[in-house]
Amino acid sequence: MNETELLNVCQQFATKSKALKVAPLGNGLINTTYKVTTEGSAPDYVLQLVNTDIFTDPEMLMNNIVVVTRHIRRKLQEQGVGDINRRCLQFATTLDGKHYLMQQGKCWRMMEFIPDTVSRSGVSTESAYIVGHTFGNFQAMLADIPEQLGETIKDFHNMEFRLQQLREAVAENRAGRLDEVQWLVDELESRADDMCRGERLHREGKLPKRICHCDTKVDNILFDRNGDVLCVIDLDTVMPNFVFSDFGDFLRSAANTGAEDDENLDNVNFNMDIFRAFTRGYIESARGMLTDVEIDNLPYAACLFPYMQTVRFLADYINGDTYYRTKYAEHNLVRSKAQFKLLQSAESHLQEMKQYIAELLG
Ligand code: GN1
Ligand code: MG
Repeated sequence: MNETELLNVCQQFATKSKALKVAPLGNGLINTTYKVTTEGSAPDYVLQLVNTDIFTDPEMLMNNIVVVTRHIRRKLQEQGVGDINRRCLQFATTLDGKHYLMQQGKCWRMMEFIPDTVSRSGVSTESAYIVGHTFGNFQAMLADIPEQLGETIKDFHNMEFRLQQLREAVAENRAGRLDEVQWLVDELESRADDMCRGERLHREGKLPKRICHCDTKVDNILFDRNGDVLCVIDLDTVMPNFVFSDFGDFLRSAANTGAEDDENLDNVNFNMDIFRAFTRGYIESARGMLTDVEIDNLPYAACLFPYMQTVRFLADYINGDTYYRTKYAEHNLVRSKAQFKLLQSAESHLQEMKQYIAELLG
């Protein structure tokens, strides 16, 4: 879409000032995001085209997000936190009062742009502790949302379901790519039972679902200049899940010494200093709400997310790249290999992780 058409979309929203300019923003793999510059000193905005092939129920999606941001805003007010507009997303409404616009089959939304933030591809050991603390708080804040939230993507972090998708991809071999990746499929299958532990514990009634963000990669966090977390963005996947989701997915990006799609696997390792700092902060602030089963399985969560992401990227590669935005033909394969390397590295530190958590608990 050209800029005039995008500006036209902006005009359907009740923004605080007139939209002047629209330009691409960020590097999400699912939705398409733009920065909207407005006239004068009023806030700028973020405009997003929601990928409705993936988020098929915009009504539920936006309802979840509105409920969650309202809840967080109220908690921050109660806690006397300042600068709330920089710590919680604020969505614009359309001229007829809705939180999204459907136009020619496309779903749009707008939120206020938070200025002077830093987005990072990683965190330092110092900030990992603070980030852990903030995440623990974030989950604790969400723990008492009275409303029932919907599952915006059904079975999103359900490991059994993700494996079933991989198995279907393998059985169909639609893009004819199976031969070159069979070795990786075998590696993943050999870990499948262990990695479905969360679902088993849940069925046995030993593991609760809570409201989680479910996409806590570092990219989805806005930091201030000191490295403190200001705000968690990308709330589309906020839904009931195991606490492992947010803990594990954060470490998947933050503790990776390389990139998510690093071509050089020597760059990719699981950084235990980041693990320790983050886990210390997280346990300090979330301990009151976490059960023993949840705490005991945090090291499992640190492995689960590189594993799940390998399964997802690989299934998409085998299917011929129908889900994730890719930049080149082998991109999903490169991503799969990098996530698998991260998994192997995390596995090699499992004992150390368990020991560290035991020490923390004293
Ligand atoms: C996607 O939209 P984005 O880039 O923040 C994906 C996550 C993956 C992530 C991998 C809805 O997140 O689950 O972990 O890519 N989101 C969805 O980078 O599938
Ligand atoms: Mg994102």
